[in-house]
Amino acid sequence: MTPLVWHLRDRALDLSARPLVMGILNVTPDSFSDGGRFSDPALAVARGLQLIEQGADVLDIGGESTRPGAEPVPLDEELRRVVPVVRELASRGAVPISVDTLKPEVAREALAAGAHILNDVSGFRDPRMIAVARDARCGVVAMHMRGDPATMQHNPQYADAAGEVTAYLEERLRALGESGIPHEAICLDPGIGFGKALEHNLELLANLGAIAALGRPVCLGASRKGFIGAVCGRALEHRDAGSLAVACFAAARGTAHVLRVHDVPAARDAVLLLSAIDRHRR
Ligand code: HH2
Repeated sequence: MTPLVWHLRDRALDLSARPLVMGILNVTPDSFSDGGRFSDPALAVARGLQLIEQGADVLDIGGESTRPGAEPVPLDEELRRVVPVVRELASRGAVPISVDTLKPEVAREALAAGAHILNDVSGFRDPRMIAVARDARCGVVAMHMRGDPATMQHNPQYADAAGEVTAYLEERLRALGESGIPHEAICLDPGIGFGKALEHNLELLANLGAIAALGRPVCLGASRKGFIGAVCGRALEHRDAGSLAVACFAAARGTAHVLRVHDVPAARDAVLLLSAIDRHRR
């Protein structure tokens, strides 16, 4: 089997042995799950260190909520939220830092502060984001989103959700490659909950293998999202068991390689157990 490696600036992560746990750190007042808890930079740094201690392999730091209908954040404010936290956590050097942003200025400053990955929920539609990533030779997460956060949940329609999302990501992989971002730096993400109704999210999860077959790692961000609440009848604060079930489903099938989660200790235990069991497969 060819090893699945993700290149991020000065390092390379091997994703063949087990999925990585990407811990979510939202430095925002309004994120759908943890908004307001870590909006102070000192609290955010402490939370980041806690996530590393709990077993996060990567941290994903965001300063602008992308939940449906979220208010856009002015550039100055996003820089103020994100850059000092990235600088402090990157200086500890323990794990690669990903930055969840749509703004090229934030991306550039975060990379200068030591970030390793750009996570762009619009799939690098903005050529300026591509240029920033190319110049820094950083890792990228290219996600599928239908529309934009303001309107994406207004009656999304697909004839074939899994097929359309896979085709979109295949096109992004090609376009990013042609723009000078090596395939080895790219991770793909179906964008669970971004312009998708319940059945679209379920169809995507059931057919993630088609995205994995594009040959790049798949990042899966299902943690605490609305479809888990819809299937299980659970309010936001009671979705961690469902989130873990989704992560395990994809990890066990080998169709997700980076699990973007709020509950890091549970995801860490799950991936360690799955890989321990898998090593005994005949
Ligand atoms: N989901 C969210 C934000 N960023 N990035 C990737 N690659 N994949 C995802 O599924 C994804 C993402 C939304 O979740 P969260 O960060 O918890 O909330 P908010 O956007 O409200 O800050």
